[in-house]
Amino acid sequence: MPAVVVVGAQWGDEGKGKATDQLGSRVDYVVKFNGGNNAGHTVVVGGEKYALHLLPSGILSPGVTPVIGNGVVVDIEVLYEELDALIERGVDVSRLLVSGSAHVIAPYNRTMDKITERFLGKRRIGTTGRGIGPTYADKISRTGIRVWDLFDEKILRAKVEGALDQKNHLLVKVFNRRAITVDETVEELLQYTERLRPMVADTALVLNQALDAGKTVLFEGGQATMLDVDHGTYPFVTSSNATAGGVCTGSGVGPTRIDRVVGVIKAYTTRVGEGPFPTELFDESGEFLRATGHEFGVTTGRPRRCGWYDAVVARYSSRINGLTDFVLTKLDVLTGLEKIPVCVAYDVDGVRFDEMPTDQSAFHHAKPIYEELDGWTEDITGARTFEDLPVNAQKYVLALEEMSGTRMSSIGVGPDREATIQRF
Ligand code: 2SA
Ligand code: GDP
Ligand code: MG
Repeated sequence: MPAVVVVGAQWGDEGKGKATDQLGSRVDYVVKFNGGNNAGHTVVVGGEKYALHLLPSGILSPGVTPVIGNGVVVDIEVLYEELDALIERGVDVSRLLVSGSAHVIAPYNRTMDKITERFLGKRRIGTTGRGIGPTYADKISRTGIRVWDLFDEKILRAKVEGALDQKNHLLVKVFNRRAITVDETVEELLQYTERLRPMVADTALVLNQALDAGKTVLFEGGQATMLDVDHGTYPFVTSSNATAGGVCTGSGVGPTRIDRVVGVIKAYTTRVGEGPFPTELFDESGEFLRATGHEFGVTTGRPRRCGWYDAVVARYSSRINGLTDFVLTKLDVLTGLEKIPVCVAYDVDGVRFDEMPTDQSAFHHAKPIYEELDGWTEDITGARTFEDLPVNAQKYVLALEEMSGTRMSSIGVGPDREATIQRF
């Protein structure tokens, strides 16, 4: 399996960190290709909990080279904070490579993210406030700062000037804020360069050469399919391509080199931030899922919205990403429920939709059509084979598999690395 992709199949927080970490012990490189420190991955190793944001989860596996690809947006201060926290806990981070073509989250991008959200009021996206959207906007507008630019003060200054020209106009004239100076921005960015220099590489070349040499590379997606800027619930999305297609543009590795695409999917659904969510629960079942599944944002601490499994979303994800298999997570959270509803289709103003309506006006009106499956009461956290699961839990997994369009190769029954059933 030389090149493996791991992506989120729902609205994020499916447990990609754990899935990557598990596969990570068998790979040589783990690559982040989209997003930035908006991501939050929790990985539990031997009872020790690690929360990773900008760093790929593979950083916890000895011998793995973690790579921040060109498609990522990098907040360098956060990068150092995360590295230092891991160094303090004895993790070897010396192999980390950062693409010189990755874009840098400049301080003004964080400011713009927070101000625009406040300005949008009721129409806000519910961003993480980390400057992700404004940094990708600069990239597309060709006013962004790339990692390479930090090593040439003259170029950096010229680029910051170009970016601030427009932003200061907005800040002062529209948002009634003080202008940000070029000097303060350049000074802040320049203080990071020396430590960064040895990490910077042409990561596309490194990865292609690694694949040529028969090494195994794992691509770890941030956010998820339904938050993808093209295929998600636009405009309530993040600003990058979180789907498998983003791997190629975000790393410089072509599609013909990819062998396996794994979609991580929870046995129920969660979402943070604003936007449509057909199976969302507003009753005690939602509270049960939030409390039992510890559904709070890893980056912002926000409570996650919770709902039942949505097989329409699963089928859509399977299709958009060309999934080879699903990793089903958090089955243990459903233990104790008598009946478990699963959404099989939508009713949109009286019309049945078996597949995702990509017209967002229709999706906003989608009402779930449920099928009820039988629950189980036995503790499943110790199950290590499919047969260890109670019959109703087995039936639940097989029903989801049937509805979701792709086989389920493993099942998570707890947060720890070991709490997993490997089926294939
Ligand atoms: P942004 O900040 O511009 O990417 O926000 C845009 C939308 O994307 C959502 N988003 C996320 N959704 C789930 N998990 C994410 N990471 C953190 C976590 C979130 C947290 O792992 O828990 O701690 O709150 C993540 N990052 C971005 C976001 O909610 C907006 O809907
Ligand atoms: P990511 O953003 O997709 O990496 O997911 P997060 O780390 O934000 O959220 C997933 C949470 O579920 C983390 O706290 C994980 O430790 C936890 N987790 C992952 N798999 C399982 C599982 O199978 N069972 C339980 N109970 N927790 C899990
Ligand atoms: Mg997360």
